[in-house]
Amino acid sequence: MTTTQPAPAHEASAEQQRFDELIASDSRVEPTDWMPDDYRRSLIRQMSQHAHSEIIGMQPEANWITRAPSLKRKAILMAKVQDEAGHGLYLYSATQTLGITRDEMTEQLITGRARYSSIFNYPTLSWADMGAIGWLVDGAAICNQVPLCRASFAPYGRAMVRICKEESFHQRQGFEILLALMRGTPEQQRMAQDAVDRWYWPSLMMFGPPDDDSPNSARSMAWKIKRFSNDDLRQRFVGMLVPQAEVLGVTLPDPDLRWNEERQAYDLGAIDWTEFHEVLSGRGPCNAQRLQRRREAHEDGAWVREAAAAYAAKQSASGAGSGGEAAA
Ligand code: FAQ
Repeated sequence: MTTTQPAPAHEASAEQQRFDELIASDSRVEPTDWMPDDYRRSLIRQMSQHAHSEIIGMQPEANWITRAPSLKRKAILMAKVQDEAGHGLYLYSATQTLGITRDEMTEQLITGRARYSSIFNYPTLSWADMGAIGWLVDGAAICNQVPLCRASFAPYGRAMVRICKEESFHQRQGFEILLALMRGTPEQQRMAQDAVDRWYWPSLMMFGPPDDDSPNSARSMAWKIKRFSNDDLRQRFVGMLVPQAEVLGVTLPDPDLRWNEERQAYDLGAIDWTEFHEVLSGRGPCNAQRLQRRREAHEDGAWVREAAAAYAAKQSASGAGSGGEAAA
Protein backbone atom coordinates (compact mmCIF):
# COMPACT_ATOMS: atom_id res chain seq x y z
CA MET A 1 0.00 0.00 0.00
CA THR A 2 1.30 3.44 -0.81
CA THR A 3 0.20 6.91 0.08
CA THR A 4 -0.69 7.51 -3.56
CA GLN A 5 -3.82 5.45 -3.18
CA PRO A 6 -6.40 7.96 -4.32
CA ALA A 7 -9.74 6.58 -3.58
CA PRO A 8 -11.96 7.22 -0.61
CA ALA A 9 -13.73 4.17 -2.02
CA HIS A 10 -10.65 2.15 -1.33
CA GLU A 11 -10.43 3.52 2.21
CA ALA A 12 -14.07 2.72 2.74
CA SER A 13 -13.52 -0.81 1.60
CA ALA A 14 -10.51 -1.16 3.91
CA GLU A 15 -12.72 0.03 6.74
CA GLN A 16 -15.45 -2.31 5.66
CA GLN A 17 -12.92 -5.13 5.57
CA ARG A 18 -11.75 -4.35 9.10
CA PHE A 19 -15.38 -4.24 10.26
CA ASP A 20 -16.13 -7.57 8.53
CA GLU A 21 -13.10 -9.09 10.23
CA LEU A 22 -14.25 -7.87 13.64
CA ILE A 23 -17.64 -9.47 13.08
CA ALA A 24 -16.23 -12.70 11.65
CA SER A 25 -13.81 -13.12 14.56
CA ASP A 26 -16.56 -12.51 17.13
CA SER A 27 -14.77 -9.38 18.35
CA ARG A 28 -16.66 -6.34 19.52
CA VAL A 29 -17.33 -3.11 17.65
CA GLU A 30 -16.70 -0.04 19.83
CA PRO A 31 -18.38 3.34 19.20
CA THR A 32 -15.07 4.78 17.96
CA ASP A 33 -14.68 2.03 15.32
CA TRP A 34 -15.84 2.61 11.76
CA MET A 35 -19.14 0.87 11.07
CA PRO A 36 -21.48 0.73 8.06
CA ASP A 37 -24.35 3.23 8.16
CA ASP A 38 -26.95 0.46 8.00
CA TYR A 39 -25.39 -1.29 10.99
CA ARG A 40 -25.46 1.97 12.96
CA ARG A 41 -29.08 2.66 11.93
CA SER A 42 -30.25 -0.81 12.81
CA LEU A 43 -28.60 -0.63 16.23
CA ILE A 44 -30.16 2.75 16.93
CA ARG A 45 -33.51 1.27 15.92
CA GLN A 46 -33.29 -1.83 18.10
CA MET A 47 -31.53 -0.28 21.10
CA SER A 48 -33.79 2.78 21.30
CA GLN A 49 -36.88 0.58 21.02
CA HIS A 50 -35.44 -1.56 23.78
CA ALA A 51 -34.79 1.50 25.99
CA HIS A 52 -38.31 2.83 25.35
CA SER A 53 -39.72 -0.59 26.31
CA GLU A 54 -38.00 -0.48 29.68
CA ILE A 55 -39.34 3.02 30.35
CA ILE A 56 -42.90 2.36 29.19
CA GLY A 57 -42.70 -1.03 30.94
CA MET A 58 -42.60 0.78 34.28
CA GLN A 59 -46.24 1.88 33.90
CA PRO A 60 -48.19 -1.40 34.10
CA GLU A 61 -46.34 -2.37 37.27
CA ALA A 62 -46.30 1.07 38.88
CA ASN A 63 -50.09 0.74 38.72
CA TRP A 64 -49.87 -1.78 41.60
CA ILE A 65 -47.28 -0.14 43.88
CA THR A 66 -49.90 1.55 46.06
CA ARG A 67 -52.03 -1.60 46.17
CA ALA A 68 -49.37 -4.24 46.84
CA PRO A 69 -50.71 -6.62 49.51
CA SER A 70 -47.92 -6.06 52.07
CA LEU A 71 -45.07 -3.67 52.87
CA LYS A 72 -42.57 -6.31 51.73
CA ARG A 73 -44.32 -6.78 48.37
CA LYS A 74 -44.50 -3.00 47.94
CA ALA A 75 -40.77 -2.57 48.61
CA ILE A 76 -39.89 -5.35 46.17
CA LEU A 77 -42.15 -3.95 43.45
CA MET A 78 -40.76 -0.43 43.89
CA ALA A 79 -37.22 -1.79 43.57
CA LYS A 80 -38.18 -3.68 40.42
CA VAL A 81 -39.77 -0.63 38.79
CA GLN A 82 -36.66 1.38 39.67
CA ASP A 83 -34.52 -1.30 38.05
CA GLU A 84 -36.51 -0.89 34.83
CA ALA A 85 -35.78 2.85 34.89
CA GLY A 86 -32.09 2.03 35.31
CA HIS A 87 -32.23 -0.38 32.35
CA GLY A 88 -33.79 2.34 30.21
CA LEU A 89 -31.02 4.73 31.20
CA TYR A 90 -28.15 2.31 30.44
CA LEU A 91 -29.73 1.58 27.09
CA TYR A 92 -30.31 5.25 26.21
CA SER A 93 -26.67 5.97 27.13
CA ALA A 94 -25.41 3.05 25.05
CA THR A 95 -27.55 4.23 22.10
CA GLN A 96 -26.20 7.77 22.43
CA THR A 97 -22.72 6.43 21.64
CA LEU A 98 -24.05 5.83 18.11
CA GLY A 99 -24.68 9.54 17.54
CA ILE A 100 -28.33 10.06 18.42
CA THR A 101 -29.23 12.33 21.32
CA ARG A 102 -31.40 11.46 24.27
CA ASP A 103 -33.70 14.36 23.31
CA GLU A 104 -34.19 12.93 19.82
CA MET A 105 -35.07 9.51 21.23
CA THR A 106 -37.48 11.01 23.76
CA GLU A 107 -39.11 13.07 21.03
CA GLN A 108 -39.59 9.96 18.88
CA LEU A 109 -41.22 8.17 21.81
CA ILE A 110 -43.60 10.86 23.00
CA THR A 111 -44.74 11.75 19.49
CA GLY A 112 -45.64 8.11 18.89
CA ARG A 113 -43.07 7.60 16.11
CA ALA A 114 -40.97 5.05 18.01
CA ARG A 115 -41.85 1.47 18.74
CA TYR A 116 -41.67 -0.14 22.16
CA SER A 117 -42.52 -3.70 23.13
CA SER A 118 -46.09 -4.75 22.33
CA ILE A 119 -46.40 -6.38 25.76
CA PHE A 120 -46.71 -3.10 27.63
CA ASN A 121 -49.96 -2.20 25.89
CA TYR A 122 -51.97 -4.64 27.99
CA PRO A 123 -53.65 -3.67 31.27
CA THR A 124 -52.70 -4.98 34.72
CA LEU A 125 -56.04 -5.99 36.22
CA SER A 126 -55.13 -7.78 39.45
CA TRP A 127 -52.23 -8.26 41.85
CA ALA A 128 -51.58 -11.64 40.19
CA ASP A 129 -50.58 -9.72 37.06
CA MET A 130 -47.40 -8.69 38.93
CA GLY A 131 -46.61 -12.38 39.24
CA ALA A 132 -47.46 -13.13 35.61
CA ILE A 133 -45.41 -10.17 34.35
CA GLY A 134 -42.39 -11.26 36.39
CA TRP A 135 -42.67 -14.90 35.40
CA LEU A 136 -43.71 -14.53 31.75
CA VAL A 137 -42.64 -11.05 30.62
CA ASP A 138 -39.32 -10.93 32.45
CA GLY A 139 -38.85 -14.60 31.59
CA ALA A 140 -39.30 -13.82 27.88
CA ALA A 141 -37.08 -10.75 28.23
CA ILE A 142 -34.25 -12.85 29.71
CA CYS A 143 -34.60 -15.52 27.05
CA ASN A 144 -34.31 -12.86 24.35
CA GLN A 145 -31.64 -10.79 26.09
CA VAL A 146 -29.09 -13.32 27.34
CA PRO A 147 -27.88 -13.86 23.74
CA LEU A 148 -27.74 -10.06 23.35
CA CYS A 149 -24.95 -10.00 25.98
CA ARG A 150 -22.83 -11.25 23.05
CA ALA A 151 -24.14 -8.62 20.62
CA SER A 152 -21.37 -7.43 18.31
CA PHE A 153 -21.80 -3.79 19.41
CA ALA A 154 -19.86 -3.64 22.67
CA PRO A 155 -21.84 -1.01 24.64
CA TYR A 156 -25.07 -2.95 23.96
CA GLY A 157 -23.56 -6.25 25.09
CA ARG A 158 -22.07 -4.66 28.22
CA ALA A 159 -25.39 -3.05 29.19
CA MET A 160 -27.17 -6.37 28.69
CA VAL A 161 -24.93 -8.23 31.16
CA ARG A 162 -26.10 -6.13 34.06
CA ILE A 163 -29.67 -5.94 32.82
CA CYS A 164 -29.94 -9.73 32.54
CA LYS A 165 -28.73 -10.22 36.12
CA GLU A 166 -31.48 -7.92 37.35
CA GLU A 167 -34.10 -9.46 35.05
CA SER A 168 -33.37 -12.86 36.46
CA PHE A 169 -34.18 -11.59 39.95
CA HIS A 170 -37.38 -10.09 38.51
CA GLN A 171 -38.37 -13.38 36.94
CA ARG A 172 -37.95 -15.22 40.23
CA GLN A 173 -39.94 -12.67 42.20
CA GLY A 174 -42.79 -13.07 39.68
CA PHE A 175 -42.64 -16.84 39.97
CA GLU A 176 -42.70 -16.52 43.76
CA ILE A 177 -45.78 -14.25 43.69
CA LEU A 178 -47.63 -16.81 41.57
CA LEU A 179 -46.44 -19.68 43.78
CA ALA A 180 -47.76 -17.91 46.90
CA LEU A 181 -51.12 -17.38 45.19
CA MET A 182 -51.28 -20.96 43.94
CA ARG A 183 -50.68 -22.16 47.52
CA GLY A 184 -53.47 -19.88 48.74
CA THR A 185 -57.26 -19.94 48.62
CA PRO A 186 -59.25 -21.15 45.57
CA GLU A 187 -59.95 -17.49 44.78
CA GLN A 188 -56.23 -16.67 44.79
CA GLN A 189 -55.56 -19.70 42.58
CA ARG A 190 -58.20 -18.50 40.11
CA MET A 191 -56.62 -15.04 40.12
CA ALA A 192 -53.19 -16.51 39.30
CA GLN A 193 -54.58 -18.70 36.50
CA ASP A 194 -56.52 -15.78 35.04
CA ALA A 195 -53.35 -13.66 34.95
CA VAL A 196 -51.41 -16.46 33.23
CA ASP A 197 -54.26 -16.86 30.72
CA ARG A 198 -54.10 -13.16 29.81
CA TRP A 199 -50.29 -12.75 29.67
CA TYR A 200 -49.21 -16.03 28.07
CA TRP A 201 -49.95 -15.25 24.39
CA PRO A 202 -48.77 -11.62 24.50
CA SER A 203 -45.51 -12.84 26.11
CA LEU A 204 -44.95 -15.17 23.13
CA MET A 205 -45.49 -12.19 20.81
CA MET A 206 -42.64 -10.32 22.53
CA PHE A 207 -40.18 -12.38 20.46
CA GLY A 208 -41.43 -10.65 17.33
CA PRO A 209 -43.08 -11.90 14.14
CA PRO A 210 -42.43 -15.39 12.76
CA ASP A 211 -39.06 -15.80 11.04
CA ASP A 212 -40.51 -15.73 7.54
CA ASP A 213 -42.15 -12.40 8.33
CA SER A 214 -39.21 -10.77 10.14
CA PRO A 215 -37.58 -8.24 7.80
CA ASN A 216 -34.68 -7.36 10.13
CA SER A 217 -33.60 -10.79 11.32
CA ALA A 218 -31.33 -12.00 8.52
CA ARG A 219 -29.17 -8.87 8.52
CA SER A 220 -29.12 -8.56 12.30
CA MET A 221 -27.98 -12.14 12.58
CA ALA A 222 -25.29 -11.70 9.91
CA TRP A 223 -24.05 -8.69 11.91
CA LYS A 224 -24.21 -10.80 15.10
CA ILE A 225 -26.50 -8.33 16.83
CA LYS A 226 -29.13 -11.05 17.12
CA ARG A 227 -27.74 -14.54 17.70
CA PHE A 228 -30.96 -16.54 17.38
CA SER A 229 -34.11 -16.10 15.34
CA ASN A 230 -37.44 -14.94 16.78
CA ASP A 231 -39.01 -18.41 16.42
CA ASP A 232 -36.00 -20.20 17.94
CA LEU A 233 -36.12 -18.01 21.04
CA ARG A 234 -39.90 -18.34 21.33
CA GLN A 235 -39.53 -22.11 21.18
CA ARG A 236 -36.79 -22.07 23.81
CA PHE A 237 -38.99 -19.93 26.07
CA VAL A 238 -41.94 -22.34 25.92
CA GLY A 239 -39.55 -25.22 26.65
CA MET A 240 -38.51 -23.39 29.83
CA LEU A 241 -42.07 -22.54 30.84
CA VAL A 242 -43.66 -25.97 30.70
CA PRO A 243 -41.83 -27.54 33.69
CA GLN A 244 -42.15 -24.30 35.67
CA ALA A 245 -45.91 -24.24 35.02
CA GLU A 246 -46.08 -27.77 36.44
CA VAL A 247 -44.32 -26.67 39.62
CA LEU A 248 -46.70 -23.73 39.95
CA GLY A 249 -49.75 -25.81 39.17
CA VAL A 250 -50.99 -23.42 36.48
CA THR A 251 -52.15 -24.40 33.00
CA LEU A 252 -50.65 -22.74 29.94
CA PRO A 253 -53.68 -21.64 27.90
CA ASP A 254 -52.76 -23.48 24.69
CA PRO A 255 -54.79 -26.64 24.05
CA ASP A 256 -52.48 -27.50 21.13
CA LEU A 257 -49.28 -27.41 23.18
CA ARG A 258 -47.68 -30.85 22.76
CA TRP A 259 -44.24 -32.39 23.04
CA ASN A 260 -42.96 -33.39 19.62
CA GLU A 261 -40.63 -36.34 20.07
CA GLU A 262 -39.20 -36.03 16.59
CA ARG A 263 -38.31 -32.33 16.90
CA GLN A 264 -37.47 -32.67 20.61
CA ALA A 265 -39.47 -29.48 21.15
CA TYR A 266 -43.01 -28.38 21.89
CA ASP A 267 -45.51 -27.81 19.10
CA LEU A 268 -47.41 -24.60 19.78
CA GLY A 269 -50.93 -23.52 18.92
CA ALA A 270 -51.43 -20.67 16.45
CA ILE A 271 -50.45 -17.22 17.65
CA ASP A 272 -52.91 -14.44 16.83
CA TRP A 273 -50.67 -12.30 14.63
CA THR A 274 -53.60 -10.03 13.79
CA GLU A 275 -53.72 -8.97 17.43
CA PHE A 276 -49.93 -8.41 17.38
CA HIS A 277 -50.16 -6.13 14.32
CA GLU A 278 -53.08 -4.25 15.84
CA VAL A 279 -51.01 -3.53 18.94
CA LEU A 280 -48.02 -2.49 16.80
CA SER A 281 -50.27 -0.12 14.87
CA GLY A 282 -51.20 1.66 18.09
CA ARG A 283 -54.59 -0.01 18.54
CA GLY A 284 -53.80 -2.24 21.54
CA PRO A 285 -55.84 -1.95 24.76
CA CYS A 286 -53.51 0.59 26.42
CA ASN A 287 -51.37 2.18 23.66
CA ALA A 288 -52.99 5.62 23.94
CA GLN A 289 -52.91 5.61 27.73
CA ARG A 290 -49.22 4.57 27.90
CA LEU A 291 -48.11 7.31 25.52
CA GLN A 292 -50.23 9.97 27.15
CA ARG A 293 -48.81 9.09 30.57
CA ARG A 294 -45.26 9.21 29.19
CA ARG A 295 -45.91 12.61 27.57
CA GLU A 296 -47.36 14.01 30.79
CA ALA A 297 -44.42 12.72 32.82
CA HIS A 298 -42.03 14.36 30.37
CA GLU A 299 -43.88 17.67 30.60
CA ASP A 300 -44.10 17.45 34.41
CA GLY A 301 -40.34 16.90 34.52
CA ALA A 302 -39.50 20.03 32.51
CA TRP A 303 -38.67 22.04 35.64
CA VAL A 304 -36.22 19.36 36.81
CA ARG A 305 -34.39 19.43 33.48
CA GLU A 306 -34.30 23.25 33.57
CA ALA A 307 -33.02 23.28 37.15
CA ALA A 308 -30.33 20.68 36.36
CA ALA A 309 -29.21 22.64 33.29
CA ALA A 310 -29.11 25.91 35.26
CA TYR A 311 -27.10 24.25 38.02
CA ALA A 312 -24.65 22.74 35.53
CA ALA A 313 -24.23 26.14 33.83
CA LYS A 314 -23.59 27.80 37.19
CA GLN A 315 -21.07 25.12 38.13
CA SER A 316 -19.14 25.45 34.91
CA ALA A 317 -19.21 29.28 35.08
CA SER A 318 -17.74 29.20 38.58
CA GLY A 319 -15.18 26.53 37.59
CA ALA A 320 -16.52 24.30 40.34
CA GLY A 321 -17.54 20.68 40.07
CA SER A 322 -14.34 19.06 41.24
CA GLY A 323 -15.94 17.63 44.33
CA GLY A 324 -16.15 20.58 46.67
CA GLU A 325 -19.35 22.45 47.46
CA ALA A 326 -19.90 25.43 45.19
CA ALA A 327 -20.57 28.80 46.72
CA ALA A 328 -24.20 29.79 46.47
N1 FAQ B 1 -43.23 -5.25 20.05
O1 FAQ B 1 -37.86 -7.82 11.83
P1 FAQ B 1 -38.32 -7.99 13.23
C1 FAQ B 1 -38.61 -6.02 28.91
C2 FAQ B 1 -41.19 -4.82 15.39
S1 FAQ B 1 -37.80 -5.35 27.59
C3 FAQ B 1 -43.13 -4.17 19.26
O2 FAQ B 1 -38.38 -9.36 13.78
P2 FAQ B 1 -36.13 -7.35 15.01
C4 FAQ B 1 -38.08 -5.69 30.27
C5 FAQ B 1 -39.72 -4.63 15.12
O3 FAQ B 1 -39.20 -3.62 15.95
C6 FAQ B 1 -38.76 -5.85 26.18
N2 FAQ B 1 -42.53 -4.19 18.04
O4 FAQ B 1 -37.46 -7.02 14.18
C7 FAQ B 1 -39.22 -5.43 31.19
C8 FAQ B 1 -39.74 -4.31 13.66
O5 FAQ B 1 -40.14 -2.96 13.47
P3 FAQ B 1 -39.18 -1.85 12.77
C9 FAQ B 1 -38.17 -5.31 24.97
C10 FAQ B 1 -42.01 -5.36 17.66
O6 FAQ B 1 -35.66 -6.07 15.58
C11 FAQ B 1 -39.90 -6.46 31.76
C12 FAQ B 1 -40.86 -5.16 13.12
O7 FAQ B 1 -41.69 -5.46 14.23
N3 FAQ B 1 -37.06 -6.13 24.54
O8 FAQ B 1 -39.52 -6.69 28.68
C13 FAQ B 1 -42.06 -6.52 18.45
O9 FAQ B 1 -35.18 -8.15 14.21
C14 FAQ B 1 -40.95 -6.21 32.65
C15 FAQ B 1 -40.37 -6.44 12.47
O10 FAQ B 1 -39.76 -7.33 13.43
C16 FAQ B 1 -36.28 -5.76 23.50
O11 FAQ B 1 -36.48 -4.72 22.90
C17 FAQ B 1 -42.70 -6.43 19.68
N4 FAQ B 1 -42.81 -7.48 20.50
O12 FAQ B 1 -36.65 -8.31 16.19
C18 FAQ B 1 -39.55 -4.11 31.50
C19 FAQ B 1 -35.14 -6.69 23.17
N5 FAQ B 1 -41.46 -7.52 17.77
O13 FAQ B 1 -38.12 -1.50 13.76
C20 FAQ B 1 -40.61 -3.85 32.40
C21 FAQ B 1 -34.30 -6.19 22.04
C22 FAQ B 1 -41.05 -7.01 16.58
O14 FAQ B 1 -38.59 -2.49 11.55
C23 FAQ B 1 -41.30 -4.92 32.96
N6 FAQ B 1 -34.95 -6.30 20.78
N7 FAQ B 1 -41.40 -5.72 16.53
O15 FAQ B 1 -40.13 -0.72 12.51
C24 FAQ B 1 -34.97 -7.43 20.01
O16 FAQ B 1 -34.45 -8.46 20.39
C25 FAQ B 1 -35.60 -7.34 18.65
O17 FAQ B 1 -35.71 -5.99 18.28
C26 FAQ B 1 -37.01 -8.05 18.58
C27 FAQ B 1 -37.57 -7.82 17.15
C28 FAQ B 1 -36.87 -9.53 18.82
C29 FAQ B 1 -37.97 -7.42 19.58
